[in-house]
Amino acid sequence: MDIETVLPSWDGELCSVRFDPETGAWFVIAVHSTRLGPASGGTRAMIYPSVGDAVADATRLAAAMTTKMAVAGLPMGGGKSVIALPAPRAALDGDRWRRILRVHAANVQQLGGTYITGPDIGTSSADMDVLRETTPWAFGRSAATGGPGSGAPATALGVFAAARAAVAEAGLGDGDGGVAGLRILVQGLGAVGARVAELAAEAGAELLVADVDAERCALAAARGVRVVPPSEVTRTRCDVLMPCATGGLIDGRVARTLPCAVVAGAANNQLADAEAALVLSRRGIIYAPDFVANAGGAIHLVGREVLGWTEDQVTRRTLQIGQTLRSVFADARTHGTTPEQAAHDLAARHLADAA
Ligand code: NAD
Ligand code: PPY
Repeated sequence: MDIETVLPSWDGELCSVRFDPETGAWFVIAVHSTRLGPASGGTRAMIYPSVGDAVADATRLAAAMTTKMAVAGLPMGGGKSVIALPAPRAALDGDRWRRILRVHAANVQQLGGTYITGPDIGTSSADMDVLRETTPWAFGRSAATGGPGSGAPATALGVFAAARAAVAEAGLGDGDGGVAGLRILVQGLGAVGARVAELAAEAGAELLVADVDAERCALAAARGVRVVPPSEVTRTRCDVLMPCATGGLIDGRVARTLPCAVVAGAANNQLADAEAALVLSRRGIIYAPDFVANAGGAIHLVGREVLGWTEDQVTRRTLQIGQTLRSVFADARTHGTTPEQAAHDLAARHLADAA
């Protein structure tokens, strides 16, 4: 993947790229759209095969944030930032990591509020505290410093509401979204996935989990949960597959053999290509579009930091994700399209109204 290929096919407003020789990190900020408000979306810090791949990830994720904000009815645009690390996060000492965060904060500050960041894969509320030493444009500071904390618990709540709506649409369980007795496979036991797994177990599902992190798997196994090897996730029979790791899990080829009835998870950009949504739909697999299902974190951050909502209001709005999905599924049935397309159409209507 190279920048010359990625950027011409991207319809966003701005993409900044910077290299810091002192730490060896690359910094990408993608502002996809400010039509509904300041572009907003988290900071992802991980290793990428190339700078082009980091730009491709940031730009794709930023576009998904625009759609997510529009469907959730939040007064924000879509953006995302990516820090392409020079070494695994665990191998970076405290000073180098702080320097990386300070350079990122300076880049965010330079955009003067056009882009507001928050936690994502590889960054936490504690990291947002560090960014806030340099810039006010970071959501999700820790509760200890007066912030609302990360959006992960709200994301998990919304994802579970989405799974319930999709289960009802698939005619599984009690027909009303109950998941008792259903086999649910959660991929990724991080901040969101671990909570999603808890919610599934509490609701009486038969729980299966997978993670590349051996410690997280061992913890789950010690609690009696069946652990599936990461490479087997898309080959393991289950009722509900919940991708809560990184994106790109399902392409057209994988979709043709996926042995499940529902896909509903937290990961951004779960579908790797346009064919995947069509194949899932043709096979009768109910897919809850990720940018609808995982909006709980955005609702939490924007609700608390911009709109002055209480936690109760955030919870109510997050649970409405289930209702939004039910109408997306109904639209898809009415118009003979996929839920992915129906949700995109809904976002396009909101964006057109704003224009
Ligand atoms: P996280 O970094 O806390 O957890 C990710 C987990 O996935 C880790 O345990 C990691 O080891 C595991 N993982 C990575 N690759 C894997 C693989 N190939 N197979 C199995 N496990 C793998 O991240 P998170 O905050 O829990 O977010 C999870 C996903 O949800 C991400 O895609 C993120 O962008 C998306 N998301 C998160 C939020 C939020 O509020 N945190 C909001 C919206 C969307
Ligand atoms: C996401 O939902 O993927 C996010 O990145 C959450 C978010 C939303 C708004 C600001 C920062 C992070």
